[in-house]
Amino acid sequence: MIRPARRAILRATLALPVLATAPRLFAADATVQAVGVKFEPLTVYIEPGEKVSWEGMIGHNVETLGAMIPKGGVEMNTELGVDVTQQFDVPGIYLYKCTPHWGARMGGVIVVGTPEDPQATLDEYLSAIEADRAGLLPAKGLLKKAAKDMQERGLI
Ligand SMILES: [Cu+2]
Repeated sequence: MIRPARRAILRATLALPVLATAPRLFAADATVQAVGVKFEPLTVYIEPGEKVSWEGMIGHNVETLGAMIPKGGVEMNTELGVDVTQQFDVPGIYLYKCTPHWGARMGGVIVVGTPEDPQATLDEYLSAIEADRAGLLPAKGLLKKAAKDMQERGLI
């Protein structure tokens, strides 16, 4: 027979893996820094209704890629050089670029909530790139890095 105290420890130990696989419980508003011609972190995770702030934006802006945001998702095209904060309500995967540095592949990814079938969305975005290589090719690297990050988080 297991004594009650020991049972409590067992129960606590069993609960740990559940917490470890539920990082989304700790999602909160996110901050992205413009560093050189990169956004850091490249991929941020928030819940619907939370916000992303961009800092250090001298010389940079945020422009969402029309073909790579969820249906009904907020579109952005911010003034150059201005730090901004934006709330995201619609779950999904959002890709954005820095307009003047798109040639240097400066862009980022916002994952809002737990997107349904994220792999299908990534595939759809890859098709969009193939359909508009002149405009969207720099997004390919962003997508790859975001997919790897999402895999590490167990989202795909
Ligand atoms: Cu830039």
